[in-house]
Amino acid sequence: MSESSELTSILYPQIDPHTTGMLPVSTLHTIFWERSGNTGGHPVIVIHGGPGGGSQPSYRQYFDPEKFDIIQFDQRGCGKSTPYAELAENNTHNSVADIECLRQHLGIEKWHVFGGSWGSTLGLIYAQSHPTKVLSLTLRGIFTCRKSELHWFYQQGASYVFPDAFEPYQNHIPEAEQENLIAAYYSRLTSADANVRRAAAKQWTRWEMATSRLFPDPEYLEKADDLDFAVAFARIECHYFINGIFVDDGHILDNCDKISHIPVTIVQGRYDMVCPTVSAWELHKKLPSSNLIIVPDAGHSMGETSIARELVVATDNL
Ligand code: STX
Repeated sequence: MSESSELTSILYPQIDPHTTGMLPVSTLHTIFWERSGNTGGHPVIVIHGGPGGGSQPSYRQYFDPEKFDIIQFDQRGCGKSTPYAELAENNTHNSVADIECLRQHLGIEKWHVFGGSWGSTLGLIYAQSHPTKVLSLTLRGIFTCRKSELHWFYQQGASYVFPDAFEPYQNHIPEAEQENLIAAYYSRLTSADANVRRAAAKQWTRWEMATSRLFPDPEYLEKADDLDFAVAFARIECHYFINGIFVDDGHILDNCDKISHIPVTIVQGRYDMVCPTVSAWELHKKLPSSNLIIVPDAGHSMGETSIARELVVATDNL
């Protein structure tokens, strides 16, 4: 069976949202949201990655549509949210507040939280900020966004495993600035010149797409050639990372006592190069009752079959 047909057999069928909306969350930002599945079912909020990655139709397929009221939204500045790729007023605290704003707008008392990668970061910080609103956490590719994790992926670490993919990312920056690649990319991604922004966004995004799977998928790499996607993704990611995601280093691991009562399942690909397994391990140690599943034959992406299989088992068991 090809990988994509195997994935189709693991996931629930494709469905469309039955309701969508635009929710103003500040004088500047409006966020797009959508709802699919069964409105009377168990509510689950799906938190996308990046930051800046946007919601995706395939994310609905990780849930039984008869059982779940599936809610997704585009975080500030990405997907169908407006203004596009905007960095002003775009930070972790406002993103947490937006999730609460959406919950109240939809009249939902408590919900399940599902997120991978940056979606795990934001999901954890949301749960730590609003622990009484969260029924459970289903997390994949744990990213606690500490300086050590950012250094591993954007400066040196993953570069040792993917030197071929790292070279164009590194060489986009002149040698004199290569000592701090996040800072060098930030200055280009926020350049007044749209061509400079777009060229930097392409290389930044290619690096991430090339390293997201155990077996790189050329189709996935094409995401970086969609410069409309890449500009928001790269700009927003880099903005959050250069600002240390606007919280103290280690904030998530230091605040696990606030969510010790919440059931947590962690699905982690052993060979995740973007968010290495050590963070999932440290999170599991801070949340001893969490269920940690280390998938032996996967990297970072939720589109990898063995990760998808574990995620569907996890949501079926909620
Ligand atoms: N960024 C990790 C992350 O959240 C460092 C992420 N990586 N790829 C994605 O998100 C998309 C699937 C949204 C493209």
